[in-house]
Amino acid sequence: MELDALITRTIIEEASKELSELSSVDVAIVGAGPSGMTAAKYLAEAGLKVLIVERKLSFGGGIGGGGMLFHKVVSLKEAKSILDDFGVRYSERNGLLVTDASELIAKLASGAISSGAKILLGASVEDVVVRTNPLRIAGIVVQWSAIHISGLHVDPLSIMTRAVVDATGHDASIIRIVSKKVPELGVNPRGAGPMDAARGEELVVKYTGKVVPGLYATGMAVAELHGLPRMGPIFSGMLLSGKRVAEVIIRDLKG
Ligand code: 48H
Repeated sequence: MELDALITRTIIEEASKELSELSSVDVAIVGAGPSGMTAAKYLAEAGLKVLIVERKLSFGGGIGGGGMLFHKVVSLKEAKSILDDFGVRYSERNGLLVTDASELIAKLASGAISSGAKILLGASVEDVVVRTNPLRIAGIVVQWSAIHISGLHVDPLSIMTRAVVDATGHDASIIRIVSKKVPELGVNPRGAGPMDAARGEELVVKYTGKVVPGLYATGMAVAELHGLPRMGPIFSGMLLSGKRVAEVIIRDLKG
């Protein structure tokens, strides 16, 4: 067979095989930002089948912008052990841990993938699957981002889950979908509050966890849901929130 045909056949065969295995997962994480990728590593290490769906063709979410495009981000020392788990290097200045934005992106992604999580790029979650008796979020509805951008009407596909994690940052995409489409679940996002880094960092971790049966929140989606202060380009809260949501899900799914 010609190389051109072999390339096509190999890609389609391998991708189809893998995608069909992903029709049902333990945990679907929506968003490959800092909180989602941190959660993915710890969930996958616990033996759960984890898929991250990211609408862009790259991971990292808000990390890449650093602080107003200065290419460094900072963390509180409370997140040191998470940075160490991922092998992220840091220096210390003014009592803060300082990280290169690009290194943080690369190593969070590498850590999540090496632990067994799958990251699907260029795919957007546009809806949730709901089941009744008991009422719960039972899956995500996925479409290629290119289809969204094209404006074509193409029906999406569903992925069934035991847990969905909204790690979509300020968009809080999944929380907003559930709020609008399943009002009986009583999810009412308040929108994040004004800047207060110290309180924002503390509260985002404290409020991380289950939203409604089958749906969990991590990272800035938590701040958007509960009206918590924003914190600017400090990422310890995102890392600690990602680890926290993983712990909550592991407890709920594995006992
Ligand atoms: C697929 C989607 C969808 C969708 C969105 O914004 P993120 O970096 O999210 P977090 O919460 O891990 O980190 C927040 C942090 O970056 C930040 O913004 C901070 C700390 N702000 C503080 C402040 O003061 O403003 O990543 C979310 C990811 C992105 O990559 C999106 O592309 C993706 O989610 N995403 N992917 N389907 N429907 N919606």
